[in-house]
Amino acid sequence: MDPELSARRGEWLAIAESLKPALLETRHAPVSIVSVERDDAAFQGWSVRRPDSADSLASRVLGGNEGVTLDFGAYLVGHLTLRAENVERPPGAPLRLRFVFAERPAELGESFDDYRGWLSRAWLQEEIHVVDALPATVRPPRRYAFRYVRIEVADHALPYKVRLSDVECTATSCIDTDDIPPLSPDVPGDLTEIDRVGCITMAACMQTVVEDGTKRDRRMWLGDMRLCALANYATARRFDPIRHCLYLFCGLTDDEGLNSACLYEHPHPVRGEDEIVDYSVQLAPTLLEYAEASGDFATARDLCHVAFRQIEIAFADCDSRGVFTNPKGKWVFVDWNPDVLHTEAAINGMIVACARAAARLAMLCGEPDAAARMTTIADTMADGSRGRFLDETTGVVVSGPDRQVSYASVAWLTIGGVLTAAESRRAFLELFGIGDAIRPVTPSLTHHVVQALFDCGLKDEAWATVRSFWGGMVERGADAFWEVFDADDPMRSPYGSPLMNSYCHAWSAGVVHFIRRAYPPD
Ligand code: RAM
Repeated sequence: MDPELSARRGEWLAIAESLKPALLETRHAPVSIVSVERDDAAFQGWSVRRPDSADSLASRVLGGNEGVTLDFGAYLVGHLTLRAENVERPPGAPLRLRFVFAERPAELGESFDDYRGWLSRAWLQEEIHVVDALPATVRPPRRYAFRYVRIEVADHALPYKVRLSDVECTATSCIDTDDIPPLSPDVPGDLTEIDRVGCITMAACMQTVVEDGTKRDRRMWLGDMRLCALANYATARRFDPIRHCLYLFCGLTDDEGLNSACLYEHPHPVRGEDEIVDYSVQLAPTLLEYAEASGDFATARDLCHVAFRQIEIAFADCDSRGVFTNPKGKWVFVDWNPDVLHTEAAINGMIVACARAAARLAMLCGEPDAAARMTTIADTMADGSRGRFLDETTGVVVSGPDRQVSYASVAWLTIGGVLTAAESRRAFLELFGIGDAIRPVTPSLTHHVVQALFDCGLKDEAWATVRSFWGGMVERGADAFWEVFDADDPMRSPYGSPLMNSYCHAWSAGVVHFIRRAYPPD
């Protein structure tokens, strides 16, 4: 890598550290005592009943193996505290409490012991907490992401009874939701509701970095950060937390100058082990969008060469026609559908789109040579991609030896400007008629489908997608927007169990940007 860039990594990490946002705290009490019941008609087979208000908690006493489930009525990310006291007898033994924190009712209904997915069980939010002396204030040490909490006396032989009271969550975010301007009254009711849930998602994910998911992975992935940042620019407009994230990513590039797809914040920032082509090249639009929204071109100038480098690294893996064929077998993500989706057309369109963003970034940063290099890459790859993926006779976009048809391919070739607007419209309309076209499963890819539909002038179809996808989550009771959503398969999970899915995921917040951009307040 350019020795100068390499030398600057330490400096960038120091700048990042100075920009680390303070967390605002808000305090929340539960609103009701609930029971979670099997219900085949409910999403994921579990529904919630509310037999009592939370005030009745103080009049309940719990014996061994008894418990209570509380509903906070809203999605929260934070720490729980409560008061526990012995009643009837002195506390002749420590108090062993088990907590289960749940984003969705299914996490309370299903047993975590049956979990057989392929990510660590430690992500499932449960904790055994033993209290030596009563009465006491109990504070489970970990931060949790939840709407519901179940508290059980995990002890069949408790020699006394317990009363729980003063249950409270101290929630955190670096966003003050009071800074979010009200929506224009012109926004239709269903979009207002989508915007509301999207803003909750954005604020919850914006902690000291933009976390991809507040339950899991609690780390920063570039693609997730980018879409959450768009929601922030359209609402609270808190730019320094995003600047903090940009400096972290650039400060953690490797010796080749490659950006890491994700990074860990604690105990000190380190790059994650995954390198994803998508998230490397998307540094360019992420930086461009930040600079255009904030007007902070000093940061863009400071970091833009890292973004250009990502495009050059990807271009080095293109064949003689300018097509990225992934000769090194790198991780190409596009969507959480790895065994089905053929990603070649999509990743080429994405690299072209990112190279065009890099060219614009270069111009705005006063770097005409870099702008010319980025434009040459974009044009060369766009030519290669047209030839390879567009069937000019039928107007259909295809990818791979089986000529797979997918939303991913059309969306990214559209955003990259590989197709003309008319060709994109035709490709989308053809796609809508192909029953087995591969549909998106993540809000991330769906976001880009919506973007592409707007880009090529299919506005009604863009809003219909927003309504069916994000509106579909709202209809199923989403308190925040999810990591994956398949209207036909509520149990869909990339990890072998929907318990492991994240139900507050940064990349799903970007929908707010479409709503706010289309309906600016007066
Ligand atoms: C998962 C998360 C994250 C995503 C990566 C690719 O760990 O869903 O949001 O960006 O995969």
